[in-house]
Amino acid sequence: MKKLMLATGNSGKVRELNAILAGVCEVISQKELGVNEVPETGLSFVENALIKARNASRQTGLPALADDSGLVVDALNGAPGIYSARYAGEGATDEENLQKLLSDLKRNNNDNRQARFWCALAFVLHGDDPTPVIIQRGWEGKIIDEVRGEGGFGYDPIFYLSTHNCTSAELSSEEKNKISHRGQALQAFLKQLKD
Ligand code: ITT
Repeated sequence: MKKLMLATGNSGKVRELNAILAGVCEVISQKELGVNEVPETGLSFVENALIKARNASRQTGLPALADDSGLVVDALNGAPGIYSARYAGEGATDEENLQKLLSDLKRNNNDNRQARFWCALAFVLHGDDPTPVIIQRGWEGKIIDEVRGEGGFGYDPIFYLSTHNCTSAELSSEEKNKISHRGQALQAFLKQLKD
């Protein structure tokens, strides 16, 4: 594969996917190709990833890889989940989403801070591809009340990794890409393509 289109408008995802795929294939984002975004109407990460991959592929005629991801918090019954990007409302900033999550957890009065980032990747060769490649990976951590670190994006500053004694926003981008939900999913995707 020479060229791969990333079916995402999220610059944080593009940066991370680009870094992991560097040297493997040339990456083009759907933005560069003028793809119109599609409503994410699924109820799961997988459904939404597939909706986005098919949409980008239909509009361009190119194979497409989509990433639907988010934060799943046990004490909130899995919220914000597939609504992670718009948890505080349509067009909300990362900071607004993160603050809403912290205030919901505080109000909830539940000590359980276990959470995971989830990433579903969907790859289609064309818009109606009946055999898409689907990969899912999770990354376990705990939600902390203070905001720590400048790296990453989204909920990274409150996602604490006991394995590294820091938040995912305090990891270097290389380290995050090696161990994150997205990094793991992309490695598995590349392995599957090779096999
Ligand atoms: P596209 O649909 O265009 O890809 P999006 O931002 O709307 O962009 P999603 O619907 O998949 O994408 O929502 C992903 C959200 O989940 C993202 O905006 C973050 O809030 C959060 N998220 C996902 N991966 C993350 C990561 O590695 N670090 C921090 N937050 C992450």
